[in-house]
Amino acid sequence: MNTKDLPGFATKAIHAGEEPDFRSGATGDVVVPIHLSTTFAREKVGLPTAGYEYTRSLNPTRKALESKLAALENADHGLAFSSGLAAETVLLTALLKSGDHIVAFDDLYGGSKRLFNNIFNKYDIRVTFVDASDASLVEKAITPQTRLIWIESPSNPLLKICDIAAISRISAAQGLILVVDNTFLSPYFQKPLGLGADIVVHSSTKYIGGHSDVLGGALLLNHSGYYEKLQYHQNAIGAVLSPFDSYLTLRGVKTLALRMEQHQKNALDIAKYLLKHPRIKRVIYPGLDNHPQHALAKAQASGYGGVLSFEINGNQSDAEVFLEKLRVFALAESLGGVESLVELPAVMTHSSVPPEIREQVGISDTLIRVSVGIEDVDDLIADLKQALA
Ligand code: P1T
Repeated sequence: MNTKDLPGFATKAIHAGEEPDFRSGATGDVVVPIHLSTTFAREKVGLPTAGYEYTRSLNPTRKALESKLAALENADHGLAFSSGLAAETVLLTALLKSGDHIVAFDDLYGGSKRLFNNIFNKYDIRVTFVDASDASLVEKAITPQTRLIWIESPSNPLLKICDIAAISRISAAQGLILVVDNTFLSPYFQKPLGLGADIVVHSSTKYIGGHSDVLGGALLLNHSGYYEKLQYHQNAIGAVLSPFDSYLTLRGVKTLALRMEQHQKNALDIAKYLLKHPRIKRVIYPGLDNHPQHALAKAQASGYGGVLSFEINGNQSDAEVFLEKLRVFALAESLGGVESLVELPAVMTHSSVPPEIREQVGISDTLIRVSVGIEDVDDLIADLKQALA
């Protein structure tokens, strides 16, 4: 079976990269084994066995995951890393050099901003942050040194939407590389490469892994020249996903289609519940028709995902009291797992963003981010109700 020809997302999620091996001596496993070996013996000095030499450069379990994730993003190439930030680090080191400039969305995961501002600035790579939900601001920020545009859509934590196709036209016209972090929607709901992006980034720690038990990152792309550079840097830097973590991610991603549908269904019910609650100031969810970019979200993706944010009336301590009263929702960073999580971005995921920048971007002290899990939604709503009472 050639899984490249498989049309359906769920079928690919289950079979791609894990075709049973019927060659002589192989066992026909329907689940790819965890190849723990760090090194691979060969019979002849110049001839690695089946192309494998050393696990940092290539490992069969990681390769299965890389193939599966590439199939899910309709990409020719995939690479799996030890975290989302490891994937981002390899991307920036492989494709940029000192003096280069990045135009990035001002509403990105705080850790991505920290990586740009506090690490890559040391190597004279500069970033201009703009509200990329307005594509014209991206275009205005481009300088002769710009090499790369970096966006998330929906963004973390304000769930703003970028017009990926419009930004890709701007990027292509100037010969730039467009990177889209697709963590929030996962390839189930959105395929940025089809909208003109050059490279898709994932924190596979989130929906792809899906069970809050494995950290990982991925890069998916079609461009063979960039892929060779990225693979070279992945090996040279050593930021690879381990065989066991590759297996956990392979196992998790098989149910991505089912999980995403349920995350979204629960998120919409919760968004509608919060919208009517007198203690809630505003609800941000791209699936609500009051979201300013609802139409764009609907046009460029097949769903809205499972993350929503809202502001509670009062001050930060009112928000903290509410958060600490929740019983089913865990008060924790991260998102995309089967269990519901809530957090206060200003104090938790985005605390590395300076307060004046948070204020400018709109991350207030009462903004609460929810990663809606796949529990029974009535239990989730009852929990919110008691904590808001
Ligand atoms: O945590 P890590 O696997 O290194 O991924 C970083 C990352 C990259 N991109 C996005 C959109 C992310 O949300 C993250 C990680 N985010 C969280 C931990 C969080 O709670 O938002």
